[in-house]
Amino acid sequence: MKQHPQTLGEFIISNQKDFEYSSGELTRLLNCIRLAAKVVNHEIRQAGLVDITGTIGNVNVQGEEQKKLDVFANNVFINALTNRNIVCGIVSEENEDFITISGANNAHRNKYVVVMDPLDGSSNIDVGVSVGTVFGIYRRVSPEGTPVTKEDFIQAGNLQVAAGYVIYGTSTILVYTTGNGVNGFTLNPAIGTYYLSHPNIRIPRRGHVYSINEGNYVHFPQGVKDYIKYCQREEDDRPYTSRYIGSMVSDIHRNLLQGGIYIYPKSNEREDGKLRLVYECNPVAFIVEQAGGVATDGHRRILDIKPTDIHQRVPLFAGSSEMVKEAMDFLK
Ligand code: P6P
Repeated sequence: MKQHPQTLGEFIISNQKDFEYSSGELTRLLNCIRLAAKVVNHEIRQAGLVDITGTIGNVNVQGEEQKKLDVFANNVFINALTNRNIVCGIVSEENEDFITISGANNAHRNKYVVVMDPLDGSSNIDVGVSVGTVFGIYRRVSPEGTPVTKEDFIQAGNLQVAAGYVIYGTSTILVYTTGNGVNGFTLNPAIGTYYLSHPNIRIPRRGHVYSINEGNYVHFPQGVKDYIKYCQREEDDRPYTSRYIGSMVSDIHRNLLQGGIYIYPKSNEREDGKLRLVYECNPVAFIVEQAGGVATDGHRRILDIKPTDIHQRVPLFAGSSEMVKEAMDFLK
């Protein structure tokens, strides 16, 4: 009988032993995220049919207009994590302060905290373009049994115990790492099961795609401008192809599978770039590095940057190792 591909549940159980902190808690945490992602996926797939697109008339802490699906996704993940009593705290792009899971069911004894962007690229929702969820998991540093503190959420990215993203694209794929490589699982919506579809993802050392919003060209540092012109020059293996979806998770995922570089640099308008270190760049950097790639802010390894604020922004250069290193040479 043909062996079906491994399900996510089977994979988690069979690999739990590889996980340094092999407590059932992390397994339950990953299971919670996969459930929440199924609920968000279901809602996204019917956006436009039900009154779930558009804005809700207010802006989030980033000053960005909150979309109905942003808020929906945020609530789904927060409720799932809270109701299953798995974490002691959460940071979300949609919430100004960190969320302390109340001591009701002794949540203060839980060992992990989650940082997340529940729906990245949400401006794409109303126009049918793919979006994603990004998450990172840390062990708390504050004493067990006490309420979480800001310190639990501003740990360096190299202390993440797990990180992942969900891409809601032509298919829904959950990609995550616990520090032992990167694996992707595609959701079969008919039965609500994720199957191992992308085992041991390795990013090519070089690709032919560069992803950057060239509409901001005039505002970029000279080194970034020079790198863009380098990508476009007719020589060696260039010109590269420009692919920019406006959804970081989608650009990162494509580049992870095929090779390429994603850049959101600083500019005259955004001194620290746009992407958030804690719940966008760090999880992506962990995954990219675990797949053999490189992720920096143009000068420093993303995972080594010590955050000072839960919403701080950093420039991001992430993808194929040789391409990121080449881009960084232009910034020197
Ligand atoms: P811009 C979406 O808002 C996001 O955070 C990333 O997913 C995406 O790559 C980027 O911002 C798009 O920003 O300024 O190029 O429209």
